[in-house]
Amino acid sequence: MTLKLGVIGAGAIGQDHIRRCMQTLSGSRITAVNDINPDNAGSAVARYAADARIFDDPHALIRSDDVDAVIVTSWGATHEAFVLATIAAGKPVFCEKPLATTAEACRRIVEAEMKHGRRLVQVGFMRPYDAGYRALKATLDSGRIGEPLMLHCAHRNPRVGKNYTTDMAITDTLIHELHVLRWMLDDDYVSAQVLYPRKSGKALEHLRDPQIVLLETARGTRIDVEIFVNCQYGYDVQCEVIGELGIARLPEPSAVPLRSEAARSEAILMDWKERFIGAYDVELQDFIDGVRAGVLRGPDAWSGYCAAVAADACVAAQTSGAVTPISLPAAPAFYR
Ligand code: NAI
Ligand code: NAD
Ligand code: ISE
Repeated sequence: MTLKLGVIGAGAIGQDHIRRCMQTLSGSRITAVNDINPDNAGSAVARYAADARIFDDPHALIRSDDVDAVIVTSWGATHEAFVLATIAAGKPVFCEKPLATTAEACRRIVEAEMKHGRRLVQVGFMRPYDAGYRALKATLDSGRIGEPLMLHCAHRNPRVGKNYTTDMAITDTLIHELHVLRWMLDDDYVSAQVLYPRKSGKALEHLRDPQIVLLETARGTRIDVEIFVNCQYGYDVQCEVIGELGIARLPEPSAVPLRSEAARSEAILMDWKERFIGAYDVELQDFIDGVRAGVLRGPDAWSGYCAAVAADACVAAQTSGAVTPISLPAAPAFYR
């Protein structure tokens, strides 16, 4: 049976997910689209899903008999309400990151899912599906570089728009590192601190950019993450792990080594859609297959909550400048 999917939020990633479900993946089709901006819903349907119905009301989309599962790709602040409504309808939901913008809101989703009694939520943290991160984790797990002692990471975007605020460096950007590093190290964060280097002249007036986030884990591993969202030159994600016996790095995406005009060079990608295209394909196929098989295996609501607990501490640390403790309750049996 082909899975009928409804999408709420037909912006950048919503349209990209609609395209991938209709043109690349198997086992699903897009039957319904809603967007607070009707032009976005209209253009998504015209470009990729001519047979899909445009809903004016997202809650009618969630309830529709023509929708078996929902993809939430609207702005982060709207995620909680749509995920809770989809759980209340007893339908599976793929929610783009962040699961919600605060830990308290994520906790409400966790409680609702546990009350329902069966997993319905997958969070769009795609990095654990990325071949490079998987290879890096496999290297750490093999013991070849010994225990991880320090990590140096960077998350750089060429530029961001005027709606991007200083706290979004945490809730929208760093949230990927908060999720993937916890998964990769199999460790929990215990503290966070945020430092502001000299501000880039390319950043808009209201935005502190770049930022450095310092994290400490329960086993004592120290992590620094540079967030620099107006770096101009490319979309660049870096991760280097310093171990007791050696160093392991996240592989660069493959690019043609070029000799031209008296220079050796390799192109750097500019767009996050291209950088993680394979990971987005695999994560969404995993969701579709999981819903059809009745077993979701991808990043769960609890891991969305854990990332949000750490994010809350980082946001507090942005204003206090202090080393801020992070403490997580033990995972409920439902998520173990
Ligand atoms: P966008 O601004 O391009 O698109 C958001 C769309 O949602 C817009 O069309 C907007 O009109 C619509 N929308 C907003 N509020 C709505 C509401 N209440 N009801 C219905 N529609 C509503 O933003 P973008 O870049 O597509 O991001 C959307 C979400 O996806 C965010 O949560 C973002 O963090 C996440 N994202 C995840 C990525 C990843 O790598 N996993 C990459 C890019 C975005
Ligand atoms: P896994 O199957 O043990 O998955 C662990 C899951 O629990 C992840 O969803 C993760 O978010 C969460 N989790 C558990 N411990 C965590 C921690 N300490 N920090 C943060 N999150 C934690 O591990 P895996 O096999 O390496 O897979 C990782 C993810 O990638 C899974 O979601 C898996 O479904 C997915 N994956 C799927 C495919 C595929 O082909 N379908 C391929 C690669 C990865
Ligand atoms: C965007 O929302 C994403 O999730 C991208 O993966 C990320 O790199 C970018 O910084 C965010 O704005």
